[in-house]
Amino acid sequence: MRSYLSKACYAIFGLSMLTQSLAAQSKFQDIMQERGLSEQDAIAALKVYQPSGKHDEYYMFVSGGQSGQMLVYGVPSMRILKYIGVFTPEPWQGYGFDEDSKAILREGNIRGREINWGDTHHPALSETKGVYDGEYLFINDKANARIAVIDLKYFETSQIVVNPIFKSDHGGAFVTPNTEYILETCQYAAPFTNDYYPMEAYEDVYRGGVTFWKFDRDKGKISQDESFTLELPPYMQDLSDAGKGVSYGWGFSNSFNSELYTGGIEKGLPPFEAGCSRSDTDFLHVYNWEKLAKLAKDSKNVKVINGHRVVPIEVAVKNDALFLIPENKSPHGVDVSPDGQYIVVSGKLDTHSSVYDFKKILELIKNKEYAGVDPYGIPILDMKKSLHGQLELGLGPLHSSFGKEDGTVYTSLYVDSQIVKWDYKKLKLLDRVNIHYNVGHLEAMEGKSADPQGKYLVALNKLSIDRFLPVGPLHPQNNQLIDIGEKKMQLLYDLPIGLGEPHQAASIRASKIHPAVRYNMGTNSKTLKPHIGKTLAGEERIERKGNHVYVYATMVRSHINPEHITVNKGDKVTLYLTNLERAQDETHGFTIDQHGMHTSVEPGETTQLDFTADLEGVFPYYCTEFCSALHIEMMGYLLVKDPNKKYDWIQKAKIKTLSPQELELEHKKVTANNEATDNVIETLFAFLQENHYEKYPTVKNLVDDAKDQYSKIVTERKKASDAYKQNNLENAILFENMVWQYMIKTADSAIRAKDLLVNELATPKTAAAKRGEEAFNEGGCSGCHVIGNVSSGPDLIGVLKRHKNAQQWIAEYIKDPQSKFDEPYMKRLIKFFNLKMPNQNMKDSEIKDIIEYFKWIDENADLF
Ligand code: RUQ
Ligand code: CUA
Repeated sequence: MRSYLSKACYAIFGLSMLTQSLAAQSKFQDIMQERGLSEQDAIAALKVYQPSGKHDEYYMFVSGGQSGQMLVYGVPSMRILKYIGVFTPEPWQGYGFDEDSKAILREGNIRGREINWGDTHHPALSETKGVYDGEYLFINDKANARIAVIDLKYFETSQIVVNPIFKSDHGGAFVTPNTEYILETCQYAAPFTNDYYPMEAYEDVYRGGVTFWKFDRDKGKISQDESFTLELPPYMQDLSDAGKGVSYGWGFSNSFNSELYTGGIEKGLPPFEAGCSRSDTDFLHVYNWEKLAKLAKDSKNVKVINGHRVVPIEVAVKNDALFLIPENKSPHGVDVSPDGQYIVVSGKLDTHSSVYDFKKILELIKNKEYAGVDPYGIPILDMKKSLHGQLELGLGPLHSSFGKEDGTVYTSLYVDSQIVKWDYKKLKLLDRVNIHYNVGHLEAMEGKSADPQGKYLVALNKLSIDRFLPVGPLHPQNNQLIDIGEKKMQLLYDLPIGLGEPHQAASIRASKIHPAVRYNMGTNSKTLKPHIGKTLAGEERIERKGNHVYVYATMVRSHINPEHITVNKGDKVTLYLTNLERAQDETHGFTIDQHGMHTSVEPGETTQLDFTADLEGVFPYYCTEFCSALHIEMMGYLLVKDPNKKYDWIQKAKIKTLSPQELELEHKKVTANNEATDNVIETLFAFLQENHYEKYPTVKNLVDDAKDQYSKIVTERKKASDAYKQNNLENAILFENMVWQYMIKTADSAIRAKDLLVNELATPKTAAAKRGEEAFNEGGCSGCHVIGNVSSGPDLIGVLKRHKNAQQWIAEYIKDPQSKFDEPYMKRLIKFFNLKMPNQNMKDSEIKDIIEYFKWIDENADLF
């Protein structure tokens, strides 16, 4: 056991730090023993753990299934970063609650009906030359046949389009290599029009299809007018993928009901599940979208249904743009290899995966070598002649994701609950790993792009059963992280997801994503144009037009302006809220009691809330984000009065006020306090100035914010002195308090800026000094000693020069303070501070490190 444990310790600490690591080693062993961790566990932990403040290497965008949202987490730490509201309202972000985001959600209305639910399945990242470019994300809604666009500069949904002719979709979203089109394949066949047809009309009228949504990169939007659909037989198309490289210009969709079965269990007929899996094979659909796009431009080639262009089957066939190839029955995944030559298809009811060779397919098409024609007149290519080969993988193969080394692919086995790694070129099995349980999709890093990264793989499992603390009959989902960077796959980590149901994920190197941290002042975040309600500081106002009241409000730490809004019962109210902050992460939220509304206003953003003041009464409103020390005070009142009612309230309460002398004293106190605070701020600004803060962008941002806050003091100070001159001491005190509020906000940013700047300027700490700092803080030393200041203990800058043989003296002193208390110097110190340093039981190694830390402090003494 001993050597077994220490092997893991070496792996972790490295031999170079051998002496140092001996202590750590035994601690490490203790923790492993105490927590019952194996060596494998410990290694897995080290591969996943991200120290505080360190960023992940990859983003993972995961569909939120029935939640209608998207989920964002970091890999390898699997830390959840965000939920993005897409087809469903999301209260935190105010998505679907304020008017601007409602406008996006309402783009998803179908036939006049509000749909606030979605079933997201397959996210796709925008591509340039088949490689992820990090600009946009697309996601489908299987339940209502819709596609949404998410702008990755803001991580917000920017568009929803409704498929005008499908009644469900599953094979979306998949993009072509330059994001020319987003593919959306119909799932449950239905009539394209909105008319009634009996089930007996299935073969004649019910149809499947694939819609090609044209993406306008400059506008960042789908152009609905330029989009079109290819009509397909009602074979129940499933997943799709776009060709790339040699197969560029082509698309592939599989299907699961070549039997054209229509169910009817209630009539004593076999159910869908039996009828749809009767034949041994279904059809892989192969189509040329480049050719179809050209055809669709000519009105002779299209039928227009519900205002949308449809290329009929006959037209596609006549122009050699549509073919079928048999595939193993009930397939679920179709994945085109990074070079575009191979197409991997797995049939969940077959133990094999099939690899089609696009070059062979193209030969057959060129030579018009068909094995037959389906009932709709579509040429069928011979399966054997199209195949590169097949490989037996196990039970229930579903989806595939490609690895970094040429020919490697990872496939999920739903029934066996495994991931298999295999070579689709050499048709060889390489490795397999068990997962928990029943994996659906899987995602190796950038595994569906032309440039797969390998390294990690995430299994998106359908069941979690016993993996987590039980939370009732509805279990969390389980996403599992697997290390695929070594020869043998290793399961590293379980991420329970309490949000249903992640189907598919798309991952991308973090370095490719460049999100904004604020909006230009007064931006409508949904149109990215200036908001009609944009309000700058000083422009706050309430305007009435008939019975419509417009409130132009601003929010900034820590007040909402205006703080009183009085309207008549029955008035319509439009509230524009502009967040005046420029500082990163200074979001304000807004809600009004009993009005069922919420908005999140990010720095620079303007949002709009509309409501009718139909309830009489007094309704507090407040900022919902904990934005500053005075966040709770960030509030106001909506007062709704009935214009037809008489209110006969008169002031009765008499609250005792301060005497003039008391007021004078109070005024002196606040001004003195302000002066002292101002001095602190001056020192901070001087330090920042002297050390050229403007050279460091993050520091500069904070200093700009601090100066911004500071600039507001002038007006408040003037108000205070005016009030004082008019002998209105109450108001003078209140305005002096306002001055102090701005000073505190200034200091808050300036102190953060100083800390950052010190970090930039200081010489780097050695590993020992770093450990020393930690020991210093954790050992409680920092409770009494503040570097750069005399606190409840002496300042420690220069402590190494204060004693003869200082290093040894300090080591002895920390080890046993008592032993030095009788030295004359110490006697004086004890008297001065009225305190004796306690024995903190520091270890020798910690004491050594602390001395290294002191050396670092002395080196950088001028920074404190
Ligand atoms: S799903 S588990 Cu793609 Cu909708 Cu396959
Ligand atoms: Cu603004 Cu809390």
